[in-house]
Parts: sequence; C-alpha cells; structure tokens
Amino acid sequence: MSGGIDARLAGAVRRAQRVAVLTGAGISAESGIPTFRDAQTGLWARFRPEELATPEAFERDPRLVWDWYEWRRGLVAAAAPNAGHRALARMQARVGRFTLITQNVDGLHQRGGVTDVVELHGNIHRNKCFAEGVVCEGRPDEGERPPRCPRCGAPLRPDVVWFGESLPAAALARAEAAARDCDLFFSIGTSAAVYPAAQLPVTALQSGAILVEVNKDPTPLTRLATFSLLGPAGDLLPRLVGAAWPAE
Ligand code: BJW
Repeated sequence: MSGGIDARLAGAVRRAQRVAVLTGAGISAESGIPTFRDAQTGLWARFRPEELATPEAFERDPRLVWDWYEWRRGLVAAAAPNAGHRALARMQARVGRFTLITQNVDGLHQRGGVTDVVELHGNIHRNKCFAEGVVCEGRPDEGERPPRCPRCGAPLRPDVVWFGESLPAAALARAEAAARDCDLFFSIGTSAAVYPAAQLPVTALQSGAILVEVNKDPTPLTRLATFSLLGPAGDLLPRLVGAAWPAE
C-alpha cells in the first residue's frame, strides 16, 4: 500500500501503455464549480434542465438561458484547476498513449496542463449561431442578450451540447476509439447517467480494459469496476499518481 492506494492498482497504472480517462463534473467540484446531480449542491437541484439545457428552452426564452450560462461562465472564470486536474496532467506525461475525454465544458483540464482534451459536451467559453451552428470567434457585442451572429443575425448560443442534441462527431469517434483500444480506463467524478458518455466505460470493460472508478459516491458503474476509489478526486488522484510513479 502507498498512501492508502492498493499496490495492485498502482502497479496496473504504472504498467499501462494506453490509458483513457473520462471525467465529469465531480473533478471540478473542488475548484468550486457546481456538479449537476449532487443532492443540495448540484445545478439540477436548483434549476430544471428542460428550462435551460435544451434547444427548445433556448427557443422559448433565449435571454433566460443566455443569462444562466453567463452566470456559469463567471463561476468558471473565477475557478482554478485543482490537485485532481494537475495529477491527470502528470499522468499524461508518464503514459505512452493517454486520451483525456471530458464531459465538462469548463476548460479546467487544459488550464491544469492536459493537452489535446476530447470535449464531448463542448466548451462554455465558445459561442455558436443558433441557426447555422457556426462558431463565433471572440467575445460578441454585449449590447443584446443573447448577442447576434455577425454573419446572419440569429441569436448566439453557448457551444455546448444540450439534451437531445448530437455530440460533436469527431470527439465522440475519438472517445469511442480510445475506449475500445486502451488497457486501463478511468471514470472520474461522473454519475454515469448521461449517454452516450456513460457507455464509454462499459465499452472499455467489454474490450478487455481494467476499469477504475474514482468518485465520492457509488454510481451504476461501481459494481462493474475492477477498482473503485471512493472519495474526492482532488485527494485520490495525486495519491494514485504518487503511488504509481513514486520517484516523481
Ligand atoms: C465527485 C466529487 C469529487 C462530486 N470527487 N467525485 C440512452 C439511454 C437513455 C437516454 C439516452 C440514451 N442516449 C441518449 C439519451 C438521451 C440523453 C440522456 O443521456 N439522458 C439521460 C439523462 C437519461 N442524452 C442526450 O440527449 C445526448 N445526446 C444524444 O445522445 O444525442 C443523440 C440522441 C438524442 C436523443 C435521443 C437519443 C439519442 C446529449 C447529452 C448532453 C448532456 N448535456 C449536459 C449539459 C452540457 C452543457 C452544460 O454544461 O450546461 O452535460 S447535462 C449534464 O450532464 C452535463 C454533463 O456533462 C452531463 C453529465 O454529468 P456529470 O458530469 O456526470 O455530472 P453529475 O453531476 O451527474 O455527477 C457528478 C459526479 O461526481 C457524482 O457522481 C458525484 O458523486 C461525483 N462527485 N464531487 C469525485 N470531489
């Protein structure tokens, strides 16, 4: 045992040649970004997803949705990557082939030092045209809420994936390929409730990978996982990386 981490797990991480990691809102919780489904503190405990995170909601009340995302952009701007994000950057530096797949839209993995992040649900910092889907670079004119697309005048929306919308095809294809072709798959800080992301750990397991779950609470994946680490990611991930590569 090293820092409470199972030596068999530390050995498996050290030996892994191809690692895929799926993260969810839980990894950013210790940076002060609210999760979605945690009782009391999760966004969906306070807000109704069908009023804020669907294209129909935006059509009904674009200003309400825009202002909600502006509030969340403020939370992200005030946040910094935590020890869990940084531990994954150290892992990337040690592993031959490392694919970090995130459902998060906050960009904290990139700020924490991970490169080439696969963003399944978009990025809250970008906007796109609601009519044509074209990404609008830079900060749009603040006069109107939501601002208008400079090309066609339709309202701009955040470039995130709402319920009922397809995930970016290239990102999903990369995530599925990494899940099929890894020897170790981490599911970290996700309730594994939202598809198709929740299918990725199952795909990895079915393809012969070791599945490691890191979550402060049990999820539907816990009983399937080869190793389950119950606790905060910001505590467990640095200890796991330290146990796998003790000289670091
Ligand atoms: C900690 C911690 C700490 C806390 N340390 N841990 C198959 C079956 C059933 C339904 C479907 C299906 N296929 C598709 C669907 C429909 C739907 C879906 O999955 N619905 C389910 C809810 C039932 N999926 C879709 O609509 C997707 N589109 C799609 O599939 O298109 C094709 C299609 C369409 C229609 C029908 C069929 C096919 C799109 C999903 C888009 C999700 N969008 C959101 C919002 C993104 C933008 C934004 O940020 O505003 O994405 S919803 C929200 O959930 C967000 C997240 O990325 C996503 C996942 O949440 P996550 O990250 O897991 O967070 P939580 O809060 O749920 O969990 C946090 C976890 O961390 C908890 O376990 C805590 O315990 C833990 N934790 N602190 C470690 N410190």
